[in-house]
Amino acid sequence: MKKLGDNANVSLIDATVFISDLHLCASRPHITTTFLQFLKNWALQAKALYILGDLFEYWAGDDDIDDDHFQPIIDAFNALSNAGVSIYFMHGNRDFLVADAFCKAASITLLPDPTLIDLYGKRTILSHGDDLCTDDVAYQEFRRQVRDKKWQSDFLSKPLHLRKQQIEAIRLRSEQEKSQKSAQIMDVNQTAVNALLATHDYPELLIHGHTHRPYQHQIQLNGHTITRWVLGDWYEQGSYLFCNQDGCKSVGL
Ligand code: LP5
Ligand code: MN
Repeated sequence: MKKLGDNANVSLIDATVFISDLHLCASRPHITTTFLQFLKNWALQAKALYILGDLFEYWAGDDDIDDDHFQPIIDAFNALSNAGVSIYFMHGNRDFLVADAFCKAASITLLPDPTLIDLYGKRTILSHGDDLCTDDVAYQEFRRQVRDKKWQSDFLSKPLHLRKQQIEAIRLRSEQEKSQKSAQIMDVNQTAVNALLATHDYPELLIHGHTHRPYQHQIQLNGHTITRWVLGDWYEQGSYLFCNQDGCKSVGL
């Protein structure tokens, strides 16, 4: 296996790896350790790594970049990038405030949600997935508010410690409200999925996270067969979707 730093004579396997919903935070150091090992070992074998949102438990703004917890993660991303692996990141509902300073420091490329890519000849839509949970009306209202650029610039103008306090309050409220919502409300809405697929002229694959319900769904839609891959979260165990020219498979760590 290729080792970080000695990439000169080793060619990367033509594979692409997808992850999401790691929810990295200082209070769960074992997940960060698993992730750093994943970057040093499995991700290093790929040509590209896509992180489809919720890399962090929350992101209060790029001025939090100096927090001790983030430095080993940033270092590991840079080592991976230096080894020739392209790293892409898409915002999740918890880390949508990740901005250019973090991306630059970590050598990652920020992608819009959704993004269409060519995955070994298969047209593939990538998304975090929260936008597809349209039955969760309270969440969608909250989402509209916090994704507003003016709201974000007001929020980011507050001192970091105040932002963190507000985020803690929202997290508490979110956990309370989630306990009252049905599993169905917090899943993707099939009409929203179908609309996304139709808008992108029926790609062969849709890959997303957010719902924490890893599965491979087959969708028949207007004469098209589409595979919807749902990525797993990393709360109990790390996992990733490994894709190459032979197809995709879900792998547990
Ligand atoms: O993340 P997950 O899967 O546990 O839950 C989500 C939805 N919850 C959220 C909130 C985040 O988990 C925690 C906050 C992240 C911090 C972001 C940083 C910047 C924002 C700063 C805000 C001050 O996304 C949850 C969904 C669930 O997914 C499944 O899809 O149900 O949604 C909620 O629970 C939201 C509640 O239903 C509504 C919350 C209303 C809060 C109103 C406060 C308004 C004030 C806004 C700004 C101060
Ligand atoms: Mn999410």
